[in-house]
Amino acid sequence: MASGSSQLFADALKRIPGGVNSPVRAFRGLGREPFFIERAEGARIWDVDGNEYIDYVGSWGPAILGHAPAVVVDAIRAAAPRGVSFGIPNPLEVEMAELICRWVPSIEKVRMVNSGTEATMSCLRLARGFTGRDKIIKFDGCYHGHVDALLVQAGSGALTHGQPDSAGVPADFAALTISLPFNDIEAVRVAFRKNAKAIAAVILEPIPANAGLYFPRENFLEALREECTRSGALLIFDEVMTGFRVARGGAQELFGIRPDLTALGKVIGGGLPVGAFGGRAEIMDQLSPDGPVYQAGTLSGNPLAMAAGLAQLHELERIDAWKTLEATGAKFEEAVRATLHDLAMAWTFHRVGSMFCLFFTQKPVADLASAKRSDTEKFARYFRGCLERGIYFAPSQFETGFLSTAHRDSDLEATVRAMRESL
Ligand code: HOZ
Repeated sequence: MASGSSQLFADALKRIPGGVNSPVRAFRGLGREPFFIERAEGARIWDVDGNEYIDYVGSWGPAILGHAPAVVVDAIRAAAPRGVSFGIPNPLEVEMAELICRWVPSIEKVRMVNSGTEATMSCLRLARGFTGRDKIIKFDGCYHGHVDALLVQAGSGALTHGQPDSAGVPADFAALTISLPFNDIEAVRVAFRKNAKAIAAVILEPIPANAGLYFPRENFLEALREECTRSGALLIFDEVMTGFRVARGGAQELFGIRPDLTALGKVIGGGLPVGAFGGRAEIMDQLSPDGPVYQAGTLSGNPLAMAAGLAQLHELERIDAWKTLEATGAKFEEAVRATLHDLAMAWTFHRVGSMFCLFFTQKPVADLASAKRSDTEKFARYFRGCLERGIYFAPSQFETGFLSTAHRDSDLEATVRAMRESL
């Protein structure tokens, strides 16, 4: 029987491709193997060798209240004895749908799915069915899960592992995807001109967080909204990461933009496997059984996932978590900037609310090309140095850090100390 991360990884390599169930966990290019987690609580995780870490990955986003928050664990405990899966409607799905539509006003109707990938995949099919068009515009470095049409110039693990255009995606599919530099509205206008009446949708992370973290330039999102409206294409916001995190109503609330469709995931499930997609009722009504666009799922609206997600969302509202997260984020940013200020090295620090990223370049980062200027060898040394000091940041330059309401001032102080010692 395996024990210890190193033995577990050796065993995993024999039976699991790359030893991991998702490539971002593989720690490739970082000069060490992944560790295996035994338990997690609040802002901390413990590996099977007894090492303790302050965690800034938070399960890649869902753990906004920290790990295993009592409200979520209690909700799962209360729901489980009543049945763990029904495959038939349950009341919690209706409560979840009503809450989402209340918090995200662009969503008039919503379907629950099981992951962010399913959510974006369903958005694309629906956009194509609704518009009767086939082409999609996405942006270089944005990652929308492992959907065929969206693994073109993709970020996250696809970028980290050098496979932004995945093998196995038929060239005919990829040809329907136009990938453009983020923040380049002129490129978008040219693409619309060249493909008049062929573009079904523009999909983007309104705050890209899968090639590091960077921001839309002023008026970029507004201009996208205008171009889509003018041409009859749908604007799809992938808010799998930003939804319920950067504001109660996500990035669209922050920027005051109303997309036609929105993909959600992560926070919405309280750590259980959940996604959702929703938008204008006339578009959503194209879904089967009302309309001709097919989409389905045995586990969609699963009672445990709904219970966990609702408990997490209600708790976020009860404690006005977004205020706390902004305050924690601001404190962290101030401490990081003060620490890095004295060091003779190139850096750029980005933050929005509880999401952050440190790039090892002095030049502004506003798209994939500029994000790739970051010195990834320096990142690897910094990552390892922090890990040795009990701080777990995402194991790639091309990911984003997450704070939670469980991170305390003492955690932030220990983190910034470790950062300084590792640089
Ligand atoms: N979507 C996550 C952030 N880039 C990564 C999760 C994964 O691919 O395993």
